[in-house]
Amino acid sequence: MGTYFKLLRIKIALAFFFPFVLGLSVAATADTSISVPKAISAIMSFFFASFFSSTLNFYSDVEADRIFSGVFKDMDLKNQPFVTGDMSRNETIAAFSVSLILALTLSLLAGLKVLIYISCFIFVVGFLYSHPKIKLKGRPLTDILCNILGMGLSLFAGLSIGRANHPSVVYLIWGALFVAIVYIPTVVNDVPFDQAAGFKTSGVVFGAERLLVSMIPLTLIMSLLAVVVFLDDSLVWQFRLTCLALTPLTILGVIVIFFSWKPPRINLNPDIVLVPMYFADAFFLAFSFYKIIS
Ligand code: DMA
Ligand code: MG
Repeated sequence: MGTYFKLLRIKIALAFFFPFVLGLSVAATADTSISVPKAISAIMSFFFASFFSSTLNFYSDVEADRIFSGVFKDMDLKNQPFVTGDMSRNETIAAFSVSLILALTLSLLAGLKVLIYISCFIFVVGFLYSHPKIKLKGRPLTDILCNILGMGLSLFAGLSIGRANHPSVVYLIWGALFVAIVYIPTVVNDVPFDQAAGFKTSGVVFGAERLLVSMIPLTLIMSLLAVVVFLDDSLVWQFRLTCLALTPLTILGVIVIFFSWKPPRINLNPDIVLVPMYFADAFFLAFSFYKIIS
């Protein structure tokens, strides 16, 4: 049981859960016909999709994770089940097939659209990002793009639980920049390990320093878009609130990251980003169920 829980990588799952539950809260506000079982089955399908994706990531990262010696990660990757040899062949087949079947079945129970977005999420965050034959996580730019797309699919999976107001294109671009800026420091800190494992991530190809500096123009564009998003009163409050709260936090975060840059690593505990995210997850989850029940 503990082994399977490790495979879920709950900290990463909860980060991808944020756009999902944000979408759910928008759907629950606009659509009064969402039932509690429908919402619960969609949420469970998301976590099985996430389980499948992170298991595939562990499965194909064994060589890199074996030599991992970084400090700030959701876990010590040397202890991941495929490195320690905790997963037998049958257990591996069971983990992949059960999680895939449950993710697809539970999402279909929540609706055809949920099934489509959850399938796309598994395809991008699971297969495209990690599959040994494709491994977009080990190529420049596609590593970042997979995360942006994955977060977007998570948002649309949440929205598709009901008939929801969709975000504007400007909001989506703002969100894409936000995801890129949050993801870049993690690629930067992985440069030594990815390089040793032969991956050509954005960090390895462009260089850690240059990738860090790219956060400055990205943050500037994101801040300009934030003004447009905030002034757009056709957007629901959830989109405007996330934009209003996350833009100044991103600016602050980028400044802190530059001060924490002690080559070759950023000396910063990612929990300062992740823990507030869990509270945001809890807030939007509670709000969604309040709307669904009332
Ligand atoms: C972690 O992948 C991402 C998912 C979707 C599980 P990664 O290999 O890029 O990062 P880590 O080195 O933490 O495994
Ligand atoms: Mg990995």
